[in-house]
Amino acid sequence: MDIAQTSDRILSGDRRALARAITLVESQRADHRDMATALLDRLVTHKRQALRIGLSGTPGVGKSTFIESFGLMLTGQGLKVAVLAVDPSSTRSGGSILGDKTRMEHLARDPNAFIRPSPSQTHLGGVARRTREAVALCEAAGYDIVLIETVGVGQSETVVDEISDLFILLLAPAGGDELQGVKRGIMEMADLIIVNKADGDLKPAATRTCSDYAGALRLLRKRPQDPPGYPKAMMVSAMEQSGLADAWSEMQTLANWRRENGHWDKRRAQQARYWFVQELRLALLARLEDPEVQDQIEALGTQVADGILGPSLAAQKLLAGLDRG
Ligand SMILES: Nc1nc2c(ncn2[C@@H]2O[C@H](COP(=O)(O)OP(=O)(O)OP(=O)(O)O)[C@@H](O)[C@H]2O)c(=O)[nH]1
Ligand SMILES: [Mg+2]
Repeated sequence: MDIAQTSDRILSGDRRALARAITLVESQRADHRDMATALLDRLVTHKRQALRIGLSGTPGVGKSTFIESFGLMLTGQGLKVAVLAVDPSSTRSGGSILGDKTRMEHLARDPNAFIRPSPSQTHLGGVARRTREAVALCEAAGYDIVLIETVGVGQSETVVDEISDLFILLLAPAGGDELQGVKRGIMEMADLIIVNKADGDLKPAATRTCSDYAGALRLLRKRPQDPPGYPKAMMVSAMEQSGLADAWSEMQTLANWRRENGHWDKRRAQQARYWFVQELRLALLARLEDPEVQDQIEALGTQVADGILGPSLAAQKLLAGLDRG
């Protein structure tokens, strides 16, 4: 792959070049990693910024249906929309990979939309890097909105939150008055809670769920990055395509307020710092995988097992060796 040429093509919005570049950042091969790094480095000079929207929700709440309807509304307004998925795929039987493209049938065919399903990869660190870099590539390719979908399984929300400008929690109408076991940490991340399926028989339950969550949000600590009245809870029907324009208007209001009040840049700077540290961790872990280092670990491990060395001293010894190597 010619890095300069690929970079020019991505900047001109060439979808095939974008798709190939994402394949490159997904690759585990060391030479591919070097090329990916070089490509991303070349691309940082552009000043395009997409609105990055993270979308999380448990299986079946309607994420794919929402993205299809919402995405089509946005492309209908002339916006370019990219959709990426973050999934530690061990949690799913690969269903998201084929399933989503068929569920987002219309959006997948829209020339102003780019849908990239999650790769079959289990390691969350790898998925995080791939997603973050894929977002950067979509941004360089001129997409206005990047939607990052994740199934709510705990850690992946944090990854998505650290990539997104806005974090949206999608919920389904609840039967009782319980708060669906949404973890407090996830609630605290949410910029907007959207109760989906507010249609037909489910409408009363959706209304109740929405007001329960609005109440719960009011009890959370006020965050500096929110204007008065945010975060909000609202209702939509992805299936009937209702409430979507309101949802979009809330997202824009929030994003604009943050831009005007310095929170947008501050957040992106914090995220860059976070990812730098994550990359450091990944790089250190990768060094431990080195066969020579593995031999040392084995040898030191034996000494620890035999009581000759203490565990922390052995670790220090190994790390000191790494510094020299
Ligand atoms: N009534 C109603 N059903 C909906 C709505 N949105 C989605 N559904 C249904 O809910 C089911 C799950 O929808 P998906 O969009 O596949 O949900 P998902 O969150 O992407 O699910 P996973 O990909 O498995 O995590 C499907 O049967 C949809 O038809 C809605 O607005 N109203
Ligand atoms: Mg889905």
